[in-house]
Formats: sequence, structure tokens, C-alpha cells
Amino acid sequence: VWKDCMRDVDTDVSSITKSFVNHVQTSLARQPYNLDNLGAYQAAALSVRDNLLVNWNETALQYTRKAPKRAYYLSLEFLMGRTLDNALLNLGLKDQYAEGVKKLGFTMEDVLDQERDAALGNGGLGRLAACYLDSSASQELPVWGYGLRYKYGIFQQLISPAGEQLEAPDPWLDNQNPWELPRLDVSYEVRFYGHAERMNDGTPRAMWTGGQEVLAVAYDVMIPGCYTKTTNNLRLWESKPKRGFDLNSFNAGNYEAAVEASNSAAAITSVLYPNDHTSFGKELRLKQQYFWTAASLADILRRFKNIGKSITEFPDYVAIQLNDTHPTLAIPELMRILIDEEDLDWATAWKIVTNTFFYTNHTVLPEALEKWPVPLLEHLLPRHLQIIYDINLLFLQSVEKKYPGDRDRLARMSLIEEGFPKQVRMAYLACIGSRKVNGVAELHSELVKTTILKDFVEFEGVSKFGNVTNGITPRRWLDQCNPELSALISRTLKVDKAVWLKELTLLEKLLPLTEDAAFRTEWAGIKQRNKERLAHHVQTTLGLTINTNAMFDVQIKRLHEYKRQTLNILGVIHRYLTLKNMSAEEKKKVNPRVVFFAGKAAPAYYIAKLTIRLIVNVARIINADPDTKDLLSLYFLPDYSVSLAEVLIPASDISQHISTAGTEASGTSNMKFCLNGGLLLGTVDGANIEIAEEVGESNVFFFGHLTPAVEDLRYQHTYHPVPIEEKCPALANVLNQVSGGLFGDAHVYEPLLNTIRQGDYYLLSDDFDSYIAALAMVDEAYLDQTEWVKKSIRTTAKMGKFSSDRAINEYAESYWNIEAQRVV
Ligand code: 26Q
Repeated sequence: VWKDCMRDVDTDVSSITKSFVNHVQTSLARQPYNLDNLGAYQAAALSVRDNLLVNWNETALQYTRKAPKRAYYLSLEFLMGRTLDNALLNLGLKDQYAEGVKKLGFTMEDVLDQERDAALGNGGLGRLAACYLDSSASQELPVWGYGLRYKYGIFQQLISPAGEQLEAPDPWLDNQNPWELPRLDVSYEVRFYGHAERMNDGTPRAMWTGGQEVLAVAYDVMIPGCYTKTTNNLRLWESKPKRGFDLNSFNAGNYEAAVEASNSAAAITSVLYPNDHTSFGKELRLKQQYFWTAASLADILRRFKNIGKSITEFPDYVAIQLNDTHPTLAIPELMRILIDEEDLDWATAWKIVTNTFFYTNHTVLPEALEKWPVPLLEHLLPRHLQIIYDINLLFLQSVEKKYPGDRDRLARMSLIEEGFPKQVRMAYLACIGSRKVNGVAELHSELVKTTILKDFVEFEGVSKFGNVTNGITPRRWLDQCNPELSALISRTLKVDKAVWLKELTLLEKLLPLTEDAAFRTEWAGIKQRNKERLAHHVQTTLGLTINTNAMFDVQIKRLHEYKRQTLNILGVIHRYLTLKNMSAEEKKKVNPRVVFFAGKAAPAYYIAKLTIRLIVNVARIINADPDTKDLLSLYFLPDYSVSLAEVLIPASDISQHISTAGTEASGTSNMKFCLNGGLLLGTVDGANIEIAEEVGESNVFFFGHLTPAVEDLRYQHTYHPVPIEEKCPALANVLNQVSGGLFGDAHVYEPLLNTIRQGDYYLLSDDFDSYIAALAMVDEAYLDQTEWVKKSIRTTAKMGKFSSDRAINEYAESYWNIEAQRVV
């Protein structure tokens, strides 16, 4: 009977419409006659979810039966964006749903547009996690993600009339989330505070008691692979009070005390911290980190125990990837479990731990390296602090043995940084507690080895340190965001996208078509229509009219000094001033340019916010200037998101990735632009370098000083400063125009301008002239449209390396030692 009643994935239009209507009637309890687009989206999503669940269950069953080694991706951020379109693509049901929805009186476009982004991340690191989940499932790898179910994702960005960034909460769960499955039966208790008492019975054990206990409850998000049954899981934890509220206080009339515990437990997963690249010792952030790692490890251990193997075999069945240092507490937490609960000796426990974890570093910026104050750790996690001290003691003893008497080295390598207060260096803990350490692009991985972890490379040997260059999923970042280009590729290569989307190096077969004029025309036509689609989007959302006969020049990323949006806006001002001085005759030779910016600034990042303000106010002046507005316009698009990126990226002719050399670990949007045939203007940094290696240096626009020069230039700035007027007159002129009030509010921008005039840590004055020269080369190249389109085709054709399928397979083979599992 069971077998007869089990449902399969719907594949025909009539079962799809039936399931849709069924969800309207029952799950939504609504009538067909007043069903709006939102209702249609919800019904479509629920019916797609039914299909996903069929595959998800079979995948889980297969993993349980075969018990293969699994990998777990621990990330505090998963920047998923929208799900419906991706689920339909991966299930191979896009056409059927489009037809079904149409029969019921809706258009797929309107329906898709109702979905809110799941924005549980800040930027690159969180989006990378989302791409890796897509690739793991698509490659049929047994990989689960673990994260937090924030009630509020990254804030919504508003721009005030003065051009200031304002933040509003992102209540993404308000309309219900059809893509998650609450698992109220899967929960774990997590302890905070209390006391840790060593047993002193000859074992390393201790007892941790008292304090506060909160409950972690699981919510599962289905992760479908592309054209496979494999549907993996992303498990997100929500915090709940262990008991609803304190009935004693309630009965005594103290209502506030009664709900206090409840509030403080719920607060743990209430909001995503909107900071990236800064470390600051906030207790709630540390609570989030422990809550999540403790629940995830408890869940992983329970699953491992079900296989019935000895605990010493744990690393043969489990690999855990640490996405930056945010989950590093998993290392002392696993030690605590193995020692205090499993009763293992220290050496056995440490061996298990160091064979289980893998650590990926995402930044070498010193201000981004996580450190936690010892007093805070001692208060919140007393047992973990003991364990960290024990790890440190044994580690330093082994260092001392290798380098007797080298006290400087011991101080440098200690997990504890001396100071007031003392702080725990999480990157060092992650490094010594892991089997392998990697960076996210060739240059970055070299910098990890030669700067922040230099001593550790010397001590542990270089073979522990590797590189996995980041990647992006071609499903979302080509097929979904650029359907016309995807169709052209399939048609031309005569290969179904089911094949090339999973074997992206096949794009190389496009190379000969650079010489095919008809193909180039089609290629250019698609770019043009994508520009019009973006213009339409801006028109309907912001009411602004954009010149689609211009070159589209795009910089979209988090606002940060090291990413140098300031260099870009100063370059725009330079262009504006140049145009103002041109004769009508000279102007005729100028190709029009539209410059787009988008990105959020951390709410407390004053200089980044000033940069936004400057961009918005420069736009206001430039776009209204009749002398120049046909040749140059500028837009800051508010509230950058995954969904906005999906419209912007396919429309770009040129995109900017202009970080100071050696500061951008990889960058991943550079890959997205190039995959969509946009050319790259950038510094010799991060993955830009490897992109240029693939597509050829003649197809990218490089400028600026190289990494080895940076240290020396900074030294010059500090000890032999040269006034900007002397060093870079063009830049000095631009700065003076801003100071002089050309864009209003003269005094407002001084703190921003002073970062360049004094110190100039990110070397804008060193790179400005070569930046302007590179922009001129872009202009020049764009005039020859035939050659430009050839560059564009070549760029797309050579992007195969940057598929996240390649990246995830490198993790699977070289690090995790896991194998694909076919679900039949
Ligand atoms: C740390 C401590 C406290 C609060 C917040 C943080 C925090 C949060 C997020 C620190 C860093 C981040 C995010 C970093 C990030 O996105 N890094 C980017 O990772 C990408 C994927 O590897 C790279 O492509 C980018 O170059 C890198 O900047």
C-alpha cells in the first residue's frame, strides 16, 4: 500500500496545475478568483517544494543506507537569493511550470518577481557558500550546510535625500518561507556561562555546569542539484528558550523577569551581523558562533553514532569545512565532547579533531582577523577557554622543542595575544586544529603562507597549506540571469545546457565563433537587450531613464576602502571635468558612458558611508548637467542584492575590480561579469590574475602597482610623504573640486578626502594616473565594436575554470576525501 501511495516528481503540465490549484485551495485557503501574484508565487513554490521533498527524502535515505563519508560546510552566512527559478531549472521543470502558470492566468516573470531574497549573508563569503551548496548537489556529493536561521537578514539599504545610507530591517520571513521545513523534533540544548571544574583525577576531564541553557531547533532548506535527483540539505538553527518562561516569576507578578530569559534566548538568532572585514568583541556575536557550532556538532555526532562505528573512526566518516574563522569554536567544542563526554585521552581526541576540520581563510586584512577577549570567553564559555589554554600550552611546548629559546617566536605563535585584555587569535586556532588550510585564489593563498601564517608554515610544513580558487555556479550566474545567452550557447554548440552547464570548459568551443560575423551580431544583440532590461528595471523601480546607447560600466560590491569605490568616483569626476573642458568638436569623438554603483556599507563604517554620499551627490550634479549628460551619467542603485546582481551583471560592458594589490582575497563577481561577456578593468589582485591567465591579458584591462610594491609605497607615505599636488596633480585637482563644493556640502567630505591626503593607506594617489590611463584604453577599445565583441566572446569562452563545480570537486578530492553518490 505504501508503495502505491508514494508520489513521484510531477513532470507533466496537468499534474503541475492540479498541484498548484490544490495548494491554493488547501495550503493557502484562498479562492482562485481573487488570487494575486503573491498567492500564485506561494502556490507555485509549495508545489515545487513537494517535488523537491520527494528527491530530498530519497537522497537522505540513500546517505543513511550507504553511510558514505560526508562533508559539512559550516558558514555563518548563506546568501541564497531567490529559490523558485533555480529549483525549476534544477528539476528540469521550467517550461512545464511556465506553461501551467500561464494556463492559470499568470506569467512566470510576475510570479518569480514576488519572491523575496533570502539574504542571510553580507557579501562574497556568504554567496560563495550558496554557490558551493548548488555545486555539491549538482556534483552528487554528500555535503550538508549548517548555518543560522536569522529572523532578519542583511539590512535593507535606503538612501536619504541628502545621499546618506539608512538601514531598515529585513523581515524576510514575514510572508512565510516555503523553502524551509521546520524540524521541531530535531533540537539540542546549548549551554552558556556557568562554571567549569577540572576533575583532577588524572584525566583531562572537567565538569561544566550551571549557567543558561537554550534550545537549538532545526529548519531544513532543500538544495536541489542540477539535473539530478540529489537534493542535499542546509540545516539552519533557530534559538528558543528551553522553557517558555519562568512561571514562578510570572505567578509572583514579575512579568518582565518572566519573559526575560525567553527574550534573551530568542535574541541569539535574531539578526545577521552586518559587518564584514572587521573583528569586534560583541558578546552576542560570540553567542551566535557557539550556539551554531555546538548544535551543528551535536547533530553531526548523533548522525555518526547511528552508523555504529568507533569514535576513533570519526574522521573517516566526517569532514568539516570551516568557512573562515567564524566556526572555529567547533575545535574546542569537539575536544570538550571527546574528553568530557566520550572520556577519550587528550592525544586521541586531538588526533580526531585535527583530522576532521579544514579551514578556509578569506582575508589577510589585519583588521578582519578574528580575536576574542579572554575575559569574555571565560565568562561565556569557561570550559572552552580551559581547553584553548591546554591546546596552546601543548602547542607552544612543541614549538619550543623545535626552536629552543626562541621567545619571540613563542609570543608570535601563541594562541593568546598579550595585551589588555588578552585575546584569542582565532585564525591560529583554526590553523593548528585543522588538517588543511587554504586560501581562495593563487595570490591570496601565497599571501596567507608568507604573511599571517608564515610561522605556522615553517613549523608545520608547507604541505598543510593549499589553494582552492573560488568559483561560481553557472546555473544562477549564466543560465538563470542571462537566458538568451544561455540559449545562444546551446544552439551554437549544439550541446544541451544539461551538459555544458555541468562541464563549463565546453564553452571553449565558442572560440572559433569570434570570427563569425553573424554570431557576433547575435552576441552583441543579447548584450544590448540585457542593457535594456536593466534600464527598464531602473525605470520601473526608481523612475530614472537610462541611455542604453552608452557603455555600461559597473562596480557592485560591499563598500570598503580597500575595494576603492573612492578611486572609481574620483575617476568619474575626472572624466566630468575633462568633458566640461572639451569643445563641441572634441565631444563628438567621445563614446557615452553610464556608470553604475551598488553596494552596502557596514552601518558603523563612517568612511564607507561618506563614499556613498559622495557618489549620490556627484550623480545629482552630473546627471543634471546639460553640457555633459549625454556623454556621462552615474547611478547609485540602492539596496544591492543577489537579485539586483542578476539584472546588472548581464548588462555590463565593463566591470571594475580595483582593490589595492594584495587586499582582495579573490573576488567572485569578477567571474560573474566575465562569464556573461563583460570585460574586466582591474588591478593585479585576487582572482583577477587567474581570470587574465585564462582569457589572456589582451582581453582584460589591468592597471596599478603590484603586490610586492605595496609595502614599500606605504613606507614612503609614512616616512617620506610627498604632497598630492606634486605627486599626482590630476588627483589633486579632483580633490580640490570636491573640497571646493562642486558637489555641495563642501565640508562634509573632508574626512573622506583626508584619508587620501594623509597616509593614503590604500594607495589611491599611487594608482590614480594609471587608472585614468586604463579607463582611456577602455574607451579606445570600445570604439572598435568588432574587436570588443571578439574580446567579449573570448572572455566567456575561457571562463570554464571558474565554475564552482571545479572548486567543490577540488575540496572533495584533495581535502575531504568524499565521493559522489548516485541517487536512483
Ligand atoms: C568577523 C567578526 C565579527 C563580525 C563579522 C565578521 C566578518 C563577517 C563577514 C568578517 C568577514 C566577513 C566576510 C568576508 C568576505 O566576504 N570575504 C570575501 O570572501 C570572498 C569569498 O572567498 C572573496 O572572494 C573576497 O575576496 C573576500 O573579501
